[in-house]
Amino acid sequence: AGEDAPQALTDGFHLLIDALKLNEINTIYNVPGIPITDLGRYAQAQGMRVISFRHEQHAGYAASVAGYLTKKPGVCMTVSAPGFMNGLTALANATTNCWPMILISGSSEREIVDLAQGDYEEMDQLAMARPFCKAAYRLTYAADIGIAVARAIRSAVSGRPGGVYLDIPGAMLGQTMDAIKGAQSLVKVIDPAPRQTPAPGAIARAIAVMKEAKRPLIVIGKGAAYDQSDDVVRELVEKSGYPFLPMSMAKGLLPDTHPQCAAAARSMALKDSDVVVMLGARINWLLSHGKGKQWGEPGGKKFIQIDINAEEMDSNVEIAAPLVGDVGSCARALIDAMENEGIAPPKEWLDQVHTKASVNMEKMASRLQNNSTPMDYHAALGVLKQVINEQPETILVNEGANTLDLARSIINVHKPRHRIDVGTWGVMGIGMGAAIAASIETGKRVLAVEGDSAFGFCGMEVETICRYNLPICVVVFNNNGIYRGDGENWGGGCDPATTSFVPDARYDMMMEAFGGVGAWVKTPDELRQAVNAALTSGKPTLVNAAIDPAAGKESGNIGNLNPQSVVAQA
Ligand code: OXT
Ligand code: ADP
Ligand code: MG
Repeated sequence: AGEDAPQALTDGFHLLIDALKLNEINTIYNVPGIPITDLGRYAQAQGMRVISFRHEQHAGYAASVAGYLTKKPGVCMTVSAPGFMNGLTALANATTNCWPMILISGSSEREIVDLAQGDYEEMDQLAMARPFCKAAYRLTYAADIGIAVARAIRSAVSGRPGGVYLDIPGAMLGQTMDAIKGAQSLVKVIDPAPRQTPAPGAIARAIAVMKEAKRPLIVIGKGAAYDQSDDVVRELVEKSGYPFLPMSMAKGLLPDTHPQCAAAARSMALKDSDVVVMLGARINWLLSHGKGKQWGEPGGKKFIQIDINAEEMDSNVEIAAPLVGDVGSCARALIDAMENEGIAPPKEWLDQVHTKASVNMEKMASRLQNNSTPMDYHAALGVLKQVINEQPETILVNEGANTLDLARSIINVHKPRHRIDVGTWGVMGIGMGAAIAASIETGKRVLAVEGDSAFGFCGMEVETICRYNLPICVVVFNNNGIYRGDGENWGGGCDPATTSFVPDARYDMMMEAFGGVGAWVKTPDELRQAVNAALTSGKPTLVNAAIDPAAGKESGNIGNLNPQSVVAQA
């Protein structure tokens, strides 16, 4: 081309899309509007999958779940101020769950925002985002998009994964630059989350603790599931012979039916063990902070902890053998060092765990067979347990209180990362976003088992499910309320109880409103038929399952966390 030939140009819109694609990010979870509407359209035009939601929180939850399932940051895209804030809950939740996610938000004109001159959707989003994520960046020049996206990706996935915020002022998207220089400005992130092996001394320390163990236990968390070192984890469990306890989203990393699975002897295993190997699981509220009666005699435990984040060590209790690194590398190093060290748990301990688990499983089995009308949780979950046993490739999404706690212990998971739930925060409303992301990222069938309250936080996304024609079967456990549907107004007035909903609500008709299949079921047989039909056809389906309003417990298994009023009781 001669000197007068027109220069080929690119712009902020296209550089951002090119930067994501260069790094193999091919899906955006989106809610359109000023200033990012065209960004979504151009992304679609450039071959990206753009999934548009009805509310940013669910687009955000979907992005975070995509991050969890793929080890690549899930991307959520929102408009400025209100859209941004709707997405922020999901960004914070991703960070809390240690899942990689990037929230890309359009923002208003900086010079107006910074002088508080009242711009359209004015907000200092960068400052707002900071406390809720691992890192937050703002782009001013299109020429910096390549490096900014690279930084965002590396921040999200390296070390302990988490949420990253990327602020894109509307004006920046329209900035043009020479197309060749633009292409040169893009950055491909090399080895975004480098593997990390602990020093030999740290491994030797762990082996010494394991050699002394009389009643050892392995606790597997969602950090291990995230790591995708499924074979190595299995080898560590099987070579050591230790019983293992999966945290809820680690269920299926080894099948729940594995002979070493101690899930059905959870309380006993935690209380009576003497050495506990933590594998990508924090010793937080879900494990009573490693203290108290759940853990038996004070000081009676030694912990070995594998975690990518050094600062996690000693967060609640002393860690006798910290192993800082990724689960795969640490587990590999442990397995290699275990050779010829005579590590094998005493038979009495294995028998003790096995006996307790068998007793609990038998007790459970008898409760699952009932044909009560209305259905109780066990009757309905017995059906869903069987469905998943028969179709173990189905990804299970689960939220609620009783619906969550009972499904967790009743439904066996057989494959890694096939259970997604409320996570570290116990947050309601993740269900539809998680189901959509699971379906989009894996192409598999999804079964979302939802309390009626939980579903209410995200129910409008059934339209999204229908619009993209996703093979998702939502089962709403409809007990007319939060925890129970038979609450009373403590003031005696005519307002309903604070925890009650419209009785016998027809959630199934919500799905029908958008062209999906709805079913209202009252018996285990009807439930089985409706769910099997949905998983066979792959059609978007909502099964509204009538559950006894009196069957649930306040807050499910965690009622002990509710504060009590001494005055009211007096
Ligand atoms: O060993 P023991 O004897 O102890 O027995 C254990 C196991 O051994 C045994 N077990 C088994 N037995 C036989 N066979 C098998 N296979 C088996 N497996 C296990 O069973 C017992 C129990 O085992 P488990 O479950 O493993 O152990 P445990 O003790 O429960 O574990 C402790 C925890 C803490 C790890 C576990 O409980 C846990 O993970 N809990 C998570 C709880 C959680 O996060 N709950 C959600 C939040 S509750 C509340 O906050 C809700 N809100 C408020 C709200 C929220 N959250 N978010 C937002 C944005 N706004 C508001 C609301 C609104 S819940 C809620 C709605 C609820 O209403 P819904 O209508 O949605 O739901 P319903 O309640 O159904 O009406
Ligand atoms: P759970 O809720 O299942 O108990 P947590 O979310 O509490 O699990 O803990 C997950 C832990 O895993 C976090 O402390 C996090 O730093 C760690 N983690 C995340 N990814 C990895 C990885 N690849 N290797 C090792 N640890 C990891
Ligand atoms: Mg309910």
